Amino acid sequence: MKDFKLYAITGEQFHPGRDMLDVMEQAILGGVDIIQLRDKSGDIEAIRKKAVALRQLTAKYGVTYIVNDYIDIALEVDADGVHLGQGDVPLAEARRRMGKKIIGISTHAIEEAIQAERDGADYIGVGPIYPTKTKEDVVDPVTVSYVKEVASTIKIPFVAIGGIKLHNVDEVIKAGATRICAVSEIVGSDDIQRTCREFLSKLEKARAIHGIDH
Ligand code: 3NM
Repeated sequence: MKDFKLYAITGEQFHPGRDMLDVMEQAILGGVDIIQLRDKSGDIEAIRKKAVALRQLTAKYGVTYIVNDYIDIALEVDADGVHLGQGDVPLAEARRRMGKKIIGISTHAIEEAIQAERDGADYIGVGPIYPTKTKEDVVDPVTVSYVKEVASTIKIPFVAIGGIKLHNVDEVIKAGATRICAVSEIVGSDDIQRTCREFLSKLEKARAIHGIDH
C-alpha cells in the first residue's frame, strides 16, 4: 500500500452542527493521507450514503479511503480497503473477499500484531495508547511500551491510535511510531487544517531523524 503518516477517522459526535464531508475535506486539506469511515450507528442505508460521498471526496484529492467493519460496503463503493477488529471475520476470509485491496487490523497486544502480520494484514492499528472515550468497550491503554514492542518486532506498517493529541504525540513518536491516527483531536478541532499540519510537522521531523524518506 501507499505509505502514510497521518490517518484520520470520522467521528461525527465530535463536531455537532458541522457537516461530516466538510470536516473530512478540511482534514484532507490539512494533509492527511488516509480517511476512514467509522460509523457504529448500525443504520446501514445511512452508512452506504456516507460511504459513497466519502469515496467521491477522497477520489477527488487522491487520498486513500478505508471503510471500517463493512467489507460489502467497502467493495460496493470501491474503497481502497477495509479496517477490521479482532472480533470480526477471519483475515483469510476478508482477504478472499477483498483481493488485493488494503486490509487493516486493530491490535492491542504483541501476539495479535504478530498474528495479523503472519495472516497477511497490510497494516495494523496499535492502541489504545492512552485512555479514549471514542471507542467503546476498548481494552485498557496499552501505553507507549506497546509501540516500542511493535516497532522492534513487526515489519508491516503500523499506526498508533487512541487518545493521541498534539500535546502527547511526541512521546508516541519517540517510542517509535512514524504513523499516527486520531479521531477527536482532528475532527473536534476548531482549526482542523492547522491541527493536521502540526501533527505532520512532528511526524516529518521524526522521520527525518530516523532516515525514513517516504
Ligand atoms: N481504535 P481518539 S482507539 C477507533 O485501540 C479506535 O484500536 C482504537 O479515537 C484501538 O483519537 C480508537 O478520539 C479511538 O482517541 C481513537
